[in-house]
Amino acid sequence: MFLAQRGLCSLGSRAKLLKMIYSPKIFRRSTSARMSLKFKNAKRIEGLDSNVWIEFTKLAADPSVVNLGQGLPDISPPEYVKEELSKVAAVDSLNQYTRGFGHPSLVKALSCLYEKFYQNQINPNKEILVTLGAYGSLFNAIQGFIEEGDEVIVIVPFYDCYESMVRMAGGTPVFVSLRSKPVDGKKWSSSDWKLDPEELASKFNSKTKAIIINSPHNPFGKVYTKEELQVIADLCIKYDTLCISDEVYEWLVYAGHKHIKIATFPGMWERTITIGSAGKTFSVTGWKLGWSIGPNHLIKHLQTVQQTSIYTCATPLQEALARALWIDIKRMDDPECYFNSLAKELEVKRDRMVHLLESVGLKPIVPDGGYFIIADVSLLEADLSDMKNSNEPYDYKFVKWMTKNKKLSAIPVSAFCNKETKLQFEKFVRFCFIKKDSTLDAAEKIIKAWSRQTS
Ligand code: IK2
Repeated sequence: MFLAQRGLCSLGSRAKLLKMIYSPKIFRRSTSARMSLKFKNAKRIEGLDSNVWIEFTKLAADPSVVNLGQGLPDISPPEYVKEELSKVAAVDSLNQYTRGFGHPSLVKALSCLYEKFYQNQINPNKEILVTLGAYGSLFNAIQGFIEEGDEVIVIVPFYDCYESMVRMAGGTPVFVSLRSKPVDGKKWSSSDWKLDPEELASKFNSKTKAIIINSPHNPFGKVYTKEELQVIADLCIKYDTLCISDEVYEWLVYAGHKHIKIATFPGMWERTITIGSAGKTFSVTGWKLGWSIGPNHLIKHLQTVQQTSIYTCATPLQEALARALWIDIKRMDDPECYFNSLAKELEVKRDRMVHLLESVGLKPIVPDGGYFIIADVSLLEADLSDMKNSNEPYDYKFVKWMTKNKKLSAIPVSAFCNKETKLQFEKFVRFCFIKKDSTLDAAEKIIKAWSRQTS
């Protein structure tokens, strides 16, 4: 091969060489090597091999499909965010490794931003950790604290990686469901979905190490109220429990609702890790930068996981993010500030999706935050007879059928459920609406034509 690359053998002998390298004999040998018992997976990843994002993103990759599946914008990120990145790339030193726990200018910007919400000052070096997306923060927090025998309370539906990360760390997820009373003629709102305080309390015991909460919520768009968070905070304090608060959609809250940080409740700062995401803040999901904020006695354990796993995040992205944050930190009360303007822009898209789904006879759950809307789609006709042998939940079959036959993709809501609750949510499908008007126009055309065929 080396000789071939260097042009030191003739074309004929190069072909022979390649044939030899890729000969079935050699491939057979490597296949049997792969089957060695030594190469069996580690027990900690047993049963975690399927993943909704891998499966459904592949299906939606066909360019003829209108993609309302995975939560990524097709609208442009703000111009200044992109400009800062291109300016940063031109500075030599910013193309090299930076501080492992967070680029200095970024942790400084984050501490200034969040100081406005907490009573205390946030130490940029000790109380903030920059991570590989919010995923990185969740991973560091769960690996840093959860061990064999620990119970972790997870609220159903939940962002799918919570369950797998807890299991991978050897912990036991303990599930509790959001429930809604029938709303009859009224609009169905994400705020109709609530935890039953008694049921929640029954899940706490001396083995409870942590609870993972997510507000604004994916997939429902629920924004927890002060009273709801107080119930959780009281239980955390009573049972001396860690609170992992996933707040990646913190800025995406619609009129009449307010995002509240549980870490600001009395007695909660010292037991809460609050997680944010640049991807969701600036519509740059591909940047994969996130952060954890909390007291040093918690953050230091996340730092240990990070220094023994990825060590550091990309310097140019961190510097560009810091510069972009400063632009918006200086105009936080201005409607132009992206933290305010994106929510306004998305509220129009949310209302459009509500109207569209209602116009074809569906009853969507109107989200108060985030950029997803879910609806029971069982009224829409779908010929799933080809899949009758599959033991997948209804929504998995439905979305696969819809993607193939209607060229519209979405995400099945049972992916956000544990085994025991999948049936409860399997008629629901999640649509992402942080999309250009032209994408929403295309989705509307498909859904309306489909409903005409159904009626
Ligand atoms: N936590 C929540 C609640 C998230 O929604 C996400 C990103 N999800 O987007 C995929 C989807 O739901 O379609 C994360 C954490 C991870 O965020 P990051 O991209 O910053 O790692």
